[in-house]
Amino acid sequence: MTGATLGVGMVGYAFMGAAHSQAWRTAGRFFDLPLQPDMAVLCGRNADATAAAAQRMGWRHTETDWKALLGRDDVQLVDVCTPGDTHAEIAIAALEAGKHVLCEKPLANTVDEAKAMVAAAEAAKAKGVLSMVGFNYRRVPAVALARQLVEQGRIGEIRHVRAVYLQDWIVDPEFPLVWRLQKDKAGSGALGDIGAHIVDMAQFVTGDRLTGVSALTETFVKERPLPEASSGLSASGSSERGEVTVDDTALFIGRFGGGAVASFEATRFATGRKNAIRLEINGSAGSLAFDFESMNELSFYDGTEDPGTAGFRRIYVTESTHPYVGAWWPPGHGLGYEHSFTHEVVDLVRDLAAGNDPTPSFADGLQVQQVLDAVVRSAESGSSWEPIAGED
Ligand code: SOE
Repeated sequence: MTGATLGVGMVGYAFMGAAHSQAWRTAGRFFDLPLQPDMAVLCGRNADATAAAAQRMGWRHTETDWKALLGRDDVQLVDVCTPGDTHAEIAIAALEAGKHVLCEKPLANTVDEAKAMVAAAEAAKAKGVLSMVGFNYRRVPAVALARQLVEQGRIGEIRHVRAVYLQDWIVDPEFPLVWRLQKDKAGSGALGDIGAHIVDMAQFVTGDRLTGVSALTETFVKERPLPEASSGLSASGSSERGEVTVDDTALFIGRFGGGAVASFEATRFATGRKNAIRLEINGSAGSLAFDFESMNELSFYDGTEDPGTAGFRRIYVTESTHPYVGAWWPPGHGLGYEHSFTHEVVDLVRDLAAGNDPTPSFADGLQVQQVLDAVVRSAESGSSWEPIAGED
């Protein structure tokens, strides 16, 4: 392809790969972009499965070795959608090969890996090669609107941050030991997989950072059937069993640099809760509340109103003036999960074309990793107070 295109090579094609494929496919069709994404190459280890996924999701070519992807002239950006144990190796090599990188969250499985990724990102930036970590929920219009309201001072000085991420997809003890339940592949359990999202969201919306935490983690089901086959979040198990090496739930309290106190809870055992990402922020002049299960809504309490008629009001975040919404449907028609990934890609492409540093950066991803690390240290020591490296 010629002209203003951005050749994309994606590694991985399961749940996140499908979500990112949808984003690359729709971004330039709904948003005016300075570069048109070209879904050039899909990479996966199994040739037949990769070819089938490429055909289904609209990728033009396939590779079975990610190193071959890095040598291709039709790829200018590598999108890393693999389990966490391969993020660092692929992302660093891609940056060194002069490819921009979008890497799924959490950035890495350890702080050391994340630091190496930041070093590679800094070196690449000096040569105009940019990177972003994929915390997609920042780009849900209601969450982006919450950020705008905080920035405008509409809730005043922030006192409380309350964040939970509740799922229930492994509540059945016979659900197999998929990679997300293996520490060597995923780094941690609910903590890194979904706790990382609420740490990023809370810090993004408040514009502030956690300085310290005290935590508790638990693994309710210690052994599970080994998986025979798995795809995304579904799997079938064999008769053999293996040890669960990650947390099923992580709870922690924390302090923000600006003085707010916070509580966080990430669990995959909240029976009946499918993807309930809830964030409530109370400030000196008002409050905001969001729940992903009603993702087109934001609740806002304006404490400056007459107390006689003040109350939480539901903002239906579907106006063309709301963040990202104008590119989609007429007011009132609403968006879904996948749009957050499209918005991520839109912002990334615009930043690449303008030579701006995309956010969240790998350095932001490292900071979240340092929060996760502090949570683990605290939980292991029996809920000690742990400062966040670099923030104390
Ligand atoms: C599984 O818990 C998962 O797919 C996460 O890995 C994603 O990041 C989250 O958005 C949805 O749930």
